[in-house]
Amino acid sequence: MGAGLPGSPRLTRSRPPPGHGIVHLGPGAFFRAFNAVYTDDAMAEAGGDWGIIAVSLRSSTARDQLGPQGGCYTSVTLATGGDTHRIISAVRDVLVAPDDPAAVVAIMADPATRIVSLTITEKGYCHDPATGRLNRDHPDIQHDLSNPDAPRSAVGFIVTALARRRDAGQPAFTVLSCDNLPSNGAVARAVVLDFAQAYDADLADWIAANVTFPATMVDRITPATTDADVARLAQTAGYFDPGCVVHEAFRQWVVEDDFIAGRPAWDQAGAQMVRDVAAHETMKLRCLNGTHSALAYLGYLAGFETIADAVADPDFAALCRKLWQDEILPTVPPPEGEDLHAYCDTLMERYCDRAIRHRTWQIAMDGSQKLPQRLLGTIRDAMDAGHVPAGLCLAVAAWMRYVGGVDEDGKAIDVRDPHAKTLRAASDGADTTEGRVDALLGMTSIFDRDLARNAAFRAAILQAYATLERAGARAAVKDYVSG
Ligand code: CS2
Repeated sequence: MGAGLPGSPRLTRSRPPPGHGIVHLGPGAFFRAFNAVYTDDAMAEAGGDWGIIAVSLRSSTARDQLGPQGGCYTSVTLATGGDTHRIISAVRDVLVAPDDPAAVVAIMADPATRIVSLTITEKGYCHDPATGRLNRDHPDIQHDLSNPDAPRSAVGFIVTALARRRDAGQPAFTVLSCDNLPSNGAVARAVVLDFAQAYDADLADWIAANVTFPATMVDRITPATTDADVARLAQTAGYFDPGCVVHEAFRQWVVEDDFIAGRPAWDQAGAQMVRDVAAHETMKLRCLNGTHSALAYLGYLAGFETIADAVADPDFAALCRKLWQDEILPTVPPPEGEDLHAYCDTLMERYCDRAIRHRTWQIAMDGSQKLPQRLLGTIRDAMDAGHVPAGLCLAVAAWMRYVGGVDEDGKAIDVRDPHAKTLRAASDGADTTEGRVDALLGMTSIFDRDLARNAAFRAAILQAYATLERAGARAAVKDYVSG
């Protein structure tokens, strides 16, 4: 992040109040625009000592941004009629795990920590997205199993801290996943138990009996903060805040109410505390994230920089509507209290908001971790119900073109994905359309074997991929929406 406007002082507070109740792993933009805002609101409404110690598992960016500001930062709600901003003060401190892993273990093992929450993105679970189980060959997991006192992964930190709690005769904490994964609580539980099992089977039993892993559905569109956002805030607010976050006004948080050691009054801040989150998760992952990824890959290939740019094109808006109507909604059981058609109308309004510059390139990141829950599960369900969803297959084929690393003008694509190299090699290693598609379908951590071997699915992907190669994304989308 660049410098502020000349003369604008840095946002700061003299000293954050002491005490905390939450350790949060992954203090990026989404956490700051979402979890911390809900917690700030909950403490304002109902009090409670739920201050947050935020922990970066990799870079020092969050500490560099928030540290000098005493943990506070600005949450900016973007709107065409003018932004509004407020200062969030729920974060008490920011730690950088690689600098001092022991300090992170110590704060997590401190009985004041009653919740460990996570926004570590899909890849942070070190799991195999096709099965939901821990990938024990993951380099960070291998490292953590042999160095439990100085872990690197979220799973390693959680298990080591829980071992300390058990050994000290202290109660455990709740582990709260806030990532866009289906059954995110169950995935967190599975990876923690798989890791603990490999480390100490008694500990795994203790965790299974003493820790809860509530599921959550999280939703707020939060594009990466740019230098222009920081400069705009400096102009309107009169201070420099490189830690600010920008987001839409909309927010929705549905949380399974299963906390072993209490929680902030998030319900008083508008969160829906429910017994079963699954239907909400499926709705959100398939309707929002599914079309987001479709628009990201097809939109990027078609030359659209943002989601709002893409849906300003009538064919891309029609693509989105047709995906919902014909292919996604028939697979989504409506959650109690939700009207699915109204939900999708609101999504379209959110996508069209030109104040939100959400880049297709940002959403296209980490596709290998996102495809199963956003597109492939929907495709599988549609096929089980007897039809091949051509639009979703087109989106998967667009992902295949995207990870090939060359755009429709022959320019390189900066593909960000933990498997970027393998994906590129799979694509480059074949010299026919069929060879490229088959090499990518053969990636079992993404495509489950049954789906990859399904002849109708393969044929649909092959046809879509060939159309993209021959005619490009705009023509392929036009073709689909007029079909
Ligand atoms: C997006 C999500 O980057 C992405 O993959 O689809 O971050 C999306 O904006 C959020 O899930 C909205 O809640």
